[in-house]
Amino acid sequence: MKKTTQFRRMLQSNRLEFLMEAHNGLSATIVEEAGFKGIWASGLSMSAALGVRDNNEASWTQVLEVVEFMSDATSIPILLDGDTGYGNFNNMRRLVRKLEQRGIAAVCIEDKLFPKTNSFIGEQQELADMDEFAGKIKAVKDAQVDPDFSVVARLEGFIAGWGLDEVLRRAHAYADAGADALLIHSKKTTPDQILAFAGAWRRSCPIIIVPTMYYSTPVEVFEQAGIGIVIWANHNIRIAISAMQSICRSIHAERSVANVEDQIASVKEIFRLQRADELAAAEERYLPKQDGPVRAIVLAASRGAELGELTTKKPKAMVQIGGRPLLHRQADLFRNAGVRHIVVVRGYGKNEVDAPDVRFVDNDEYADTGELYSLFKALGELKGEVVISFGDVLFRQFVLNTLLAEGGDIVLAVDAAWRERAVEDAYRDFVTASRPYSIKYDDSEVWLRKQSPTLPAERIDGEWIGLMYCSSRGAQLVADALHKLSDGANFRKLRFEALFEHLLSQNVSINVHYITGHWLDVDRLEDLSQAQTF
Ligand code: SPV
Ligand code: MG
Repeated sequence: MKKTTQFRRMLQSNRLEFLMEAHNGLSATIVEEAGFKGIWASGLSMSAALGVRDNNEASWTQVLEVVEFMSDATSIPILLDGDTGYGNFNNMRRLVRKLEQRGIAAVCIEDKLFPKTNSFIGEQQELADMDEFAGKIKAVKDAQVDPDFSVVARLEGFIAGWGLDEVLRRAHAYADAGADALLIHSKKTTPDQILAFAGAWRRSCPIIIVPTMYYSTPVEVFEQAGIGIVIWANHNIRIAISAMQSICRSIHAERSVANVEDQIASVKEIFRLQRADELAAAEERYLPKQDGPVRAIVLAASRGAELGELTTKKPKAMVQIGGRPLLHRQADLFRNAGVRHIVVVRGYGKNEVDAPDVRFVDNDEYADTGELYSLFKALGELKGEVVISFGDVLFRQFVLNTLLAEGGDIVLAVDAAWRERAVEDAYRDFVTASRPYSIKYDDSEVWLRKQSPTLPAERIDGEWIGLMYCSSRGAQLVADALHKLSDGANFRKLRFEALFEHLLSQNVSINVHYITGHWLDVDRLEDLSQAQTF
């Protein structure tokens, strides 16, 4: 139902209805959640929340902006406290058009002068000329587009020290001008004035009251007097003030928030009130599916027994190279390439494996499992773009950067200058490719044909350096292959060789990205001394 119609129904209801004050989008949301059927956008509260006085210091467009937030945040009607209408009939007409555009259900204007003064400040406030004010009401009625938009005429006669006769005289004039309801205000601590008016008022134009000062009167009294709506006019801003004063004092005195934490709304509660879940659902619907940032999975579970004493306590990934653990240097390389999400599979000496802002996955069966088993442990990370790296390799930054730029679903960094590395063959992941490396310009793609440590020299085109890139699709293919292989009895011992073989048997293309040197792995003590100068 339209908000204007909802408010009309409240005016026409036979029951006593209530409006609760709100002064911004958040408090308006809270009012609605509490079960109120309508909101009083209080001038006093909105100005207080803005840090200014209730003397029209906030301009009417600033007020408009506040109620727009309130209206957007809620589905119940808002009655705006429009003060004296921010000018004459002409300003009033324009205000009504703007309020309708923003979904405000009704406006209340009071028969005083601009700039207004709050009803509870001072005595004998000057009233507006009755006919001028009646003209303002007529102007609203003529300007509104939605027939259900309502104007409430607020009578300040009692506040200004006038008696019942004057208030009644004006009430008739305003009702004749088209007011949809009358707000009779009083600052007495008893409801006498209000009840006297209600007793004397015979017309159907409903009465609204604001029992801020005669708050102790039971609402049944208002019900019996035939009052239409009660406005709780400022209680949200007042509790907000008390709560903020108390918590500020406490935090300032204690120099800590520890004692207050349990007494205040959680950050999660803020998100709930802001409807963060709606945005998350909308993102699902409207944003293109993204794989998220590129991840790195570093396989660092093995000890590296060949390094002897250096790895009695920690794995080789934590051996110092140039004063820093190998793993830290690798993490730097990843970060420099924009790969910030780093997952390390650790096993041997796992409590010694540490690096800032890195997450860990454990392969506690490292002693009798192989590389693929470690990767399988990190299966949950095999999504989106992924770089997979052995934990014992070091490479120049450009090696990683160019690998990431290469393109292809699965790409291996392969060293074509493998002959220049004087290492025992048992340690090497040799590769046969669709064509050898050439120093001539050749941008045709190169495919992996086979990867094995036991290729005959004439079939070796290079050495895989233990670094590979997977696109989202590639990561999915690798994950699927791991699932398949994990069914096999020998899965625990498998090396990458088996993964590549399986992928090739499924006609998955694996690209080769040639490099020439500029990397090393740390398998033996000799490698380590070389690494120190890398
Ligand atoms: C307001 O809430 O701003 C009002 C009611 O106008 S009163 O403060 O009682 O005047
Ligand atoms: Mg006000």
